[in-house]
Amino acid sequence: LAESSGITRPKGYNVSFHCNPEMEKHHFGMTHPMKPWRLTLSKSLIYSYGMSFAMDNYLTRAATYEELASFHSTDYLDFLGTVLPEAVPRDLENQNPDLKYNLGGSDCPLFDGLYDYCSMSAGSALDAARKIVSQQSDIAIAWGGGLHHAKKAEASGFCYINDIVIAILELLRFYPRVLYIDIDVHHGDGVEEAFFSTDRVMTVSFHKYDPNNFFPGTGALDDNGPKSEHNPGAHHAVNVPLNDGITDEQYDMLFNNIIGKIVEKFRPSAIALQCGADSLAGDRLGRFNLQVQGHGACVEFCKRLNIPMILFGGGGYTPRNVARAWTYETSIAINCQDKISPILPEHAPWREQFRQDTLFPTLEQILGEPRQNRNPQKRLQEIIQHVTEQLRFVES
Ligand code: VJV
Ligand code: CA
Ligand code: ZN
Repeated sequence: LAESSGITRPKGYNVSFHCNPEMEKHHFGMTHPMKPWRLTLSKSLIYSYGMSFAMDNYLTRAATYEELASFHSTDYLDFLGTVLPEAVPRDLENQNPDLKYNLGGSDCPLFDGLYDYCSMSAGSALDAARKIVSQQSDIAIAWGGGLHHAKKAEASGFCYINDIVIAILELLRFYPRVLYIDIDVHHGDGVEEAFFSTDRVMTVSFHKYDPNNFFPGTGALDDNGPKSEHNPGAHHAVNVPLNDGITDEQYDMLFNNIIGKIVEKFRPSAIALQCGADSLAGDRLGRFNLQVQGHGACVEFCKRLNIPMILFGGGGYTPRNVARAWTYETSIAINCQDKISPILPEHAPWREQFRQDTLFPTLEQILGEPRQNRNPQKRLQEIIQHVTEQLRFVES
């Protein structure tokens, strides 16, 4: 299969793929937008293209309690490990549930096997980090991770355990500086907050920003870390607030410019890239006009830097487009993006789920009519200007 599709191992470097199929069996609830099944669909498309022959494939174990406690408070973990789905106390109208640690509401429901689901996501991310640290992998992929909103002692925005923070903490045992980049349509608030006080991690999030109408409402251009001069984390949070409808062209211009400057100044020894696919056009929760090509261009830019890298998943609420993006990005990681057919493989399972048989649907195919672009070029230049000035305060 690998021979016939022309997909071979990349030359001179190694890619590993970390997943736990048990994760995909969990449900947040019938109509909840977060569908772990999108991982099944992504993986089946990746395998259909024969890409598994070009990577080291690992079935990962669940993270241990001690590993989760490297970031999370034990009080929170103990509650997460013992709480039962029926245990949320609610008032008579079944409204305003009395939430502990923000658990049991509609965003972060309690469901059967919740603790297992969380520890599996963290287990994949941690295995990916360990392959990078041991230098057995140059790029490690954990599409089941990327749950960037979870806090030390609080669930938030479909995220219960912050697998990214746990993985970065592992990288920091070996690497002096880690660059975190987040292209999910939502602000990567949990990761930003976790590394607020250190100059060893720089966090960069690109996101839709509207403090009153879009979750989580944080991540303004001038939120750049602690304001105190004496705090080493000052200036180490970069935020790129965007409006509805941004296009591939604009996003790539911003991404290459901003990440290029940051890498030059901060000189990261490893990169953690959260590839949330809800920044794609046609996402159920997202607002951007990105196509699979533009989303993938971010991965390609980072890959060309030749810095060890973990690719995380994250958001993504239109499963067919999530699968397209993460398949294309896996092909970029193994450097076969120019070899794979843009027509979905004939034998791909659930092929009818994709609606069109292409890996790269046009905006018209995705949306009917594209969402209006509310990102004037002038505003994008202001953002670049702000980040450029911010970086003057970062010591190299
Ligand atoms: O906007 C919010 C919070 C509310 C309270 C809860 N209601 C349901 C929605 C408004 C203020 N939450 C966001 C959370 C987005 C999380 C994104 C996660 C990631 O992609 O960044 C990383 C994995 C939100 N937006 C949309 C929804 N919640 C939403 C939740 C539902 C739903 C429909 C929309 C939960 C259950 C059901 N439908 C059945
Ligand atoms: Ca983001
Ligand atoms: Zn998101």
